[in-house]
Amino acid sequence: MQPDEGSLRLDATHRAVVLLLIVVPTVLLVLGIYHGVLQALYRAGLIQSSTFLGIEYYQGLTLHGVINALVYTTFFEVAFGYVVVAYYLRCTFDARVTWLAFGLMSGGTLMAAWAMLGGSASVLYTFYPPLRANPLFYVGAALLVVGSWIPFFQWIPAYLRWRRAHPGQKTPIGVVGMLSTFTVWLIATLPLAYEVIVMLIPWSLGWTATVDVVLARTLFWFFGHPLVYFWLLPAYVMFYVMLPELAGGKLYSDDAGRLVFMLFIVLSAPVGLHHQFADPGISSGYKWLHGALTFLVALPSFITAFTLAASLEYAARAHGGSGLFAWWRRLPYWDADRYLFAYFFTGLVLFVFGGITGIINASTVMNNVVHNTAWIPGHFHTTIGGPVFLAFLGMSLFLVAQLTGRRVRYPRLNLWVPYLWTAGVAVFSVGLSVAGLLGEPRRTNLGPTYANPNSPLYHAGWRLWSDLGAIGGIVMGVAMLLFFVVFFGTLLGRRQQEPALALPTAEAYHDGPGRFVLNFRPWVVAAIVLLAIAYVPPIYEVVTGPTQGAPAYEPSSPVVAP
Ligand code: HAS
Repeated sequence: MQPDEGSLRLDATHRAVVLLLIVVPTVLLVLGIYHGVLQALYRAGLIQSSTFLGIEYYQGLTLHGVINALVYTTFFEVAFGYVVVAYYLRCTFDARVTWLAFGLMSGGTLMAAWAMLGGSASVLYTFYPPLRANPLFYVGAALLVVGSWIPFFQWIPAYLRWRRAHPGQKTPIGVVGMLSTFTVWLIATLPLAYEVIVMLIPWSLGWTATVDVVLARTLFWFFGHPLVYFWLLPAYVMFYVMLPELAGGKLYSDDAGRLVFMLFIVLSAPVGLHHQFADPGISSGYKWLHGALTFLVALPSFITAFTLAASLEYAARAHGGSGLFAWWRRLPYWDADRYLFAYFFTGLVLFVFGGITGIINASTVMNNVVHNTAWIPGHFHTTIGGPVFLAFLGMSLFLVAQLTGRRVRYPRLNLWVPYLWTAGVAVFSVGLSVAGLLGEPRRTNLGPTYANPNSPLYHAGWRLWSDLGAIGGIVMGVAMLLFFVVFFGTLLGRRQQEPALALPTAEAYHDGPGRFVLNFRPWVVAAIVLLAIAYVPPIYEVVTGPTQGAPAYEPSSPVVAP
């Protein structure tokens, strides 16, 4: 079979790189998911030791967080960025530069994986000092980040060329979304680069004896919150560009989508202190400012909720839907040919709860109740584990099928994946959220202690909720098993047509002139100004404050004076 008219054949380099950027982290994901399921089992006391099959609890938790949240996402987003920019702008990129980016990203990942698997980097995905990792972990993380910057600097000239060649035309919204994603990423990773290169690498090499823990945490969260929107925005690209078309309708408002991406550029970063409400060394006024800005960064997601609901309603009514609510029945939930709809829709349903719990976290008062409890993983499995992960899984499969010219294997089984995953996350998150409200801590191996009836520390009140967490975790594991069968079955199947890309692309119902959202410049300037207001004073306070440098944590720490 020949590809459709309008479809795009990527050149050999970019086809190979995009496939590698998807397949390599999906293979690693097998390990990441396995350690996720184990976490739920430890929490419910079904594993009562500190190691399982040779991997220690915190080593496994580090592998789970780093592979799933940092490696899988970054690789996928670079792949998706190449696809979206090449497809909508019909441009090509320099193959040598692309291979360089891929080489740095994979080399860095291998270094970090070596350190984690060897047990010398059990510092979790936030690598807070004074936990200290093998230098290879930090160098690997730095290379992964630098490698992921390079494609952005290939896309910017392509975008500028397109604008010059198409004066007066709106840039395709998918490209706007991916450029916004990587603008957020660049802003986020600059403080991270400082933390890793200037503070952590010299410290881990023994060149400096101590590290400023408060500064490191502040720089980490300067990166860490925009990081969550770096994860979310490619999913929003899929929701705005593809979901309405998959539903059989139109995007309700094109300008709303563009405004959302621009708002994220401005508001993603100046909110990081909401992760540090409980930290000493930072005045409460700055924390309050970041808390207030956090409520503002929920605004683009509220706009998205209304725009997408309106787009879905338009599609359903166009296909005979009626009534105040009955039109929901007319959407293609079980159409195996439009499986992406199921992956996207289920993610959105989970995100309703991710959004509500996020807004609870953002309140300084409520945060005191939930901070560092099991509630927090309850929250982030309905955000990164909801709309983000499901959209990335569905799109990985879609791209692999198109770029290899294969048909998706086991299409009915594939349709079950998002529903089963969503059911699993729902049960898991309810379990962890309630347990968190009852005081159950996060990042703690409960197996030998709080979840063990033979331990004096046993906490019977958490039992039911941790058991629910384990049931949800197992269901999520089964969903992923099905996904791997479909994904690798497709990859290893027979080629049925020439490889070519054809992305579902919705027309807009309201397509305004978008005057204020055509250019990135004013939004980037606003982002820099707001960042200066929100971060210069607290960082000055941290740097000039009375905090003393801390030596690395050792198993014998803290040393109790005789
Ligand atoms: Fe968060 C902690 C606040 C969004 C991820 N967050 C985390 C952590 C992670 C994470 C990983 O203020 C843990 C970090 C760690 O390890 O310590 N978060 C928020 C707020 C939002 C938010 C206000 N988070 C996300 C997203 C993430 C993510 C997105 C990943 C992708 N979060 C916090 C705070 C903390 C935090 C504090 C620190 C807590 C602590 O104490 O440690 C907002 O952006 C959320 C806005 C979302 C909405 C929802 C819109 C709904 C939509 C769906 C529409 C559905 C449709 C379908 C149309 C307003 C778009 C139809 C639906 C039917 C039901 C039929």
